[in-house]
Amino acid sequence: MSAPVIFSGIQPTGRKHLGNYIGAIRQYVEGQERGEPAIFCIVDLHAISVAYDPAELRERLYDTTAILLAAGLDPANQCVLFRQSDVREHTELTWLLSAVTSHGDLNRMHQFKDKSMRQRELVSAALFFYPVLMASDVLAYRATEVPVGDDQRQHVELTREIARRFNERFGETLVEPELQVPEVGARIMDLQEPERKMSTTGATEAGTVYVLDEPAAIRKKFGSAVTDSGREILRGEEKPGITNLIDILAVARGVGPADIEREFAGAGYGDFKKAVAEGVVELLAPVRERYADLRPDEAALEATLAAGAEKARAIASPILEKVRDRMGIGVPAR
Ligand code: AQP
Repeated sequence: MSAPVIFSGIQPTGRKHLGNYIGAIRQYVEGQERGEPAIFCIVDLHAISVAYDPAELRERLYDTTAILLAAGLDPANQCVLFRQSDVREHTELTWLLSAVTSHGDLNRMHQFKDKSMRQRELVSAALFFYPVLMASDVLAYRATEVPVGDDQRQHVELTREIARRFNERFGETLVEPELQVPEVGARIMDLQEPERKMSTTGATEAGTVYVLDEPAAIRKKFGSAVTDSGREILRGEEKPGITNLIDILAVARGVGPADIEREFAGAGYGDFKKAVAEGVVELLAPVRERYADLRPDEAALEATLAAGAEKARAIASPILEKVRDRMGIGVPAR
């Protein structure tokens, strides 16, 4: 079997949290060992689909780049890391693919429904078009695997549908990618409201653990995590808080959730929460320390992104040429 082509994007908005780390970033680092190539993109064009500040967007883009490098991405040797807006093929492909995207499908996207309800001023057309841009990100590289958290399931399904419809209409050109969600930790929940996913915009501050949180802040957040009135440290639908904590500790320690249940059988919730906090402190401390070294050198971050954009363009450009040709757009290919 040939090596997978891996692609995933991450927004430069807000501060990256434990859900992003466990659901996505951890998978990227693992993916760069397998992907040929493994391509990761900081999606600044997605970020402008909601209210934002231009100067802040640039800062957050550097923050996100430094977090990804600190987490272990190695663009010099093992992956392609770039800024979405540097590779204009993404926006061109978005328009071309909009011709085979159903308006009804876009209307059904959960993320659009949730986020449009939360906008206080403008609900932009960009927010509605977000899934087409995401499909273009992936399809421009003929990616075979898309590592994401569970919340992106519907968008990846739409990406597959768009590729399918394009191929049916214009001939076999694009690749239908497989969704890759982690077995454990695909949906990390808010520590205060464990029925809701941990999120940049929709969650509680006390219930959201950030990758760059100091150990004291991490301990405090886990110390006040909502559990339930029972005493058992077991997973179950009626125990969303404890289930979430079991999954988090399992990932932090690199074991299965059943191992955690066995180890903590008979322990109290207080001691268990302390153990989860320590597991997460150990998981994130090295990332925070490396970040502190990397983040100040913005020229080096820019150089990394520029080198990545060049590599990305070299892959996407011939695929775009093919798409244009199949669609009868521009000068015919010889
Ligand atoms: N709670 C989560 N558990 C597991 N994975 C998650 N992801 C997001 N939340 C969780 C995954 O992180 C990747 C990057 O997501 P993004 O680019 O959408 O970044 P974000 O906007 O910071 O993510 P949020 O928190 O989901 O923000 P909101 O909800 O405000 O839009 C994706 O692979 C995602 O699945």
